[in-house]
Amino acid sequence: MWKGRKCLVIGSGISGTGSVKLLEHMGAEVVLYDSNGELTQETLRSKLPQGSRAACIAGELPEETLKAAETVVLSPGVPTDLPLVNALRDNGASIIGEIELGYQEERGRVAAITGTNGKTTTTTLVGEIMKAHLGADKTFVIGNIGNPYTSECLKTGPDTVTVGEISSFQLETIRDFHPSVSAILNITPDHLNRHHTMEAYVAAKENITLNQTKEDVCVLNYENEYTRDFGERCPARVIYFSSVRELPEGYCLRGDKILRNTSGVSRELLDIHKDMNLVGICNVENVMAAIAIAESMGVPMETILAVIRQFHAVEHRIEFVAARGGVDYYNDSKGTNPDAAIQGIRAMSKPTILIGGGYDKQSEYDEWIESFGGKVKYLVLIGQTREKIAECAKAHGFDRIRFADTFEECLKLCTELAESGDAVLLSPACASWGMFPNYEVRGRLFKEYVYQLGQEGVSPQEGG
Ligand code: UMA
Repeated sequence: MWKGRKCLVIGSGISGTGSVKLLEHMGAEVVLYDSNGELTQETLRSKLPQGSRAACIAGELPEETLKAAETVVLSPGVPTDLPLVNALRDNGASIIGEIELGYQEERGRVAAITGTNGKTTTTTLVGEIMKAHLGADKTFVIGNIGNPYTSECLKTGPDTVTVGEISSFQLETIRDFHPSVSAILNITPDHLNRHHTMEAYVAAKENITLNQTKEDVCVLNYENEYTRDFGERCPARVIYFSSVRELPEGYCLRGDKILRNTSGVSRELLDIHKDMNLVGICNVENVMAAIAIAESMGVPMETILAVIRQFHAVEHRIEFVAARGGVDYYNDSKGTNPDAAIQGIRAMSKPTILIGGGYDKQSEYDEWIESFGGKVKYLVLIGQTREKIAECAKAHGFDRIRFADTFEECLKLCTELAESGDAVLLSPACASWGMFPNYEVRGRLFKEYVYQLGQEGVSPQEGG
């Protein structure tokens, strides 16, 4: 199918270079293209393995390359409605995303996780559970988590499981992608600059079940209006979880205990304080979803619970960094939208100096500000959105606001403002772009700063 096929890969990040390698391996004739005119042919080539015969083009795409493309592989960051992508589509090219390309070579079973928030924690946890069950060499954790599917798919076989964190960007361009177990953890407004409308964003998320049937499972959050409603028309068998009410069927909370209720039988699975090292109700939901996914993939409950008991927070997600001068520092750099940041502030139990602001994704900040609930002592704002957030905060009666021009200035200011017994939380409610290449760099700079503050008591304290 791929031998001699003319393939155009758009985007020279990790998805694009992974796609080129896979396509060349399968015998396709590949062009790697990046619209960033500041890149050169040489920089693109340097990202490919030695011996790669792919043509590399940066800046303008020549007309003859556009006309020749039979299959176009889009990196997740490339909008599907770009004039260039429309022109390629009009020209008859088949347009797929990197996830779809990887899936074409998948030989095992797939569990796929999407949702506005909680994807990375849930995917990591399910990956750890699958590794404990099948072995690390039979488990592949791929997707938005930072590991392109195209780099792993050739290693899959009949006895392997691929666990994918799949973003809405990636779900826009699937075709045959068919997980046997899927999950939509929650849907709240995000990425509206890319998807334009909430309807389009929700539709992209629901696409995770595009090829599922009643033989498959979809795990959904009963407490999110979009995912609960989707359960009514979902093509797969639905398993719900809830952190708010006891469900007759599904995974839910009774007091501090996570339960599984099936066919009138209730089983207590774990205690959210004694058996979990993660803080916040969002993590209770992530754990419930992970149990539902892993159980549906056939993992014995004893294995699932043993992994949960020793699982710690994923980097950048309400991650305790250290205590310095009696102040607890938390890195929630993955709080890249207001809803994620609400989970961050909810997990705090001490007066908090909160760092917010960043790239403008046209989000609304009202609910985030309202969630402060008297806990936020100061809001220190950075980046493109700082004025917009400050105005919104003032409209909600919150005026303990400081601005910082650089991240360094912001961090110093937080240390000055924090007193012993407080927490400092980086949970910006905005993407990092504009000031940082990605949220990981933002989080690591925060952690480096904290570590440099000098050694003191460094034991994690639950809940900030
Ligand atoms: N580019 C173009 N034309 C465009 C847009 C981008 O040529 O119109 C080029 C850029 O110049 C750049 C390259 O594409 O050189 C970047 O491609 P990319 O943005 O798709 O980045 P990758 O390195 O391939 O990383 C992508 C995901 N990035 C995005 O979705 C923006 C990574 O998710 C993911 O980990 C990786 O694939 C592997 O699957 C990151 C992310 O921010 C973490 N995700 C968003 C989020 O979590 O909120 C969805």
